[in-house]
Amino acid sequence: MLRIWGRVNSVNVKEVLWAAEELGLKYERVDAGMQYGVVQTPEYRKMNPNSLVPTIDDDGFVLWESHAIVRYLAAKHGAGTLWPADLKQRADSDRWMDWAFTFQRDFRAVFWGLVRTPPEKRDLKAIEEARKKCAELLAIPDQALANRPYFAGNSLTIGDIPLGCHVQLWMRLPIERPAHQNLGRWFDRLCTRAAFKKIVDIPLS
Ligand SMILES: N[C@@H](CCC(=O)N[C@@H](CS)C(=O)NCC(=O)O)C(=O)O
Repeated sequence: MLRIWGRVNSVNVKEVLWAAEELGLKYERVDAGMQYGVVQTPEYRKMNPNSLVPTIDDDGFVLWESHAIVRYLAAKHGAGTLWPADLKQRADSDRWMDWAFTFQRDFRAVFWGLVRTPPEKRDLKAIEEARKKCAELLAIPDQALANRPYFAGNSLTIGDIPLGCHVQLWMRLPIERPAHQNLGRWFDRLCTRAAFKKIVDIPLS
């Protein structure tokens, strides 16, 4: 049985849950992190010494780090679908997974500033600077999507998952966004997927 620890509003947990849903896996989710605690307990720290979410236990195999988990589940259950069979196509997809960390570095200030910080404590200047930087950064995936519907070609792969979760937050925030048309079409495509709607496109919190 696959067990996944993590609160549903964590972007990194969403990546794992979305991958599991796309792969049609049966799993049990355990609330953990922020208001749920759990992550500081000795039992949890034994599995994940970082006290962060997500963590999985797949029939006794414990793994943390969201991208490693998505890769593991896709390699195990999604050969030829989420996990491209072709080495170069897989490397291309893999690269976009990790590029999501480049985006996350600046996007964190925007999301935390506007969603998880009370209005009187917001550093609006820092939020605006980070927003501008994110808008510039997103021109890179926008360009990459000019000639293909998904990051690794014609279908959804691991490369779409982390960025899909981050771009959902970006698209749903009440902020100014440049018209990245290819990225916008890709996001619309994601929004037609049942698993994306169920796991990722939920209200911001
Ligand atoms: N690189 C790690 C980062 C994990 C991480 O930072 N998780 C956040 C949630 S997105 C967390 O656990 N925050 C503390 C908490 O929720 O209590 C991964 O991708 O899994």
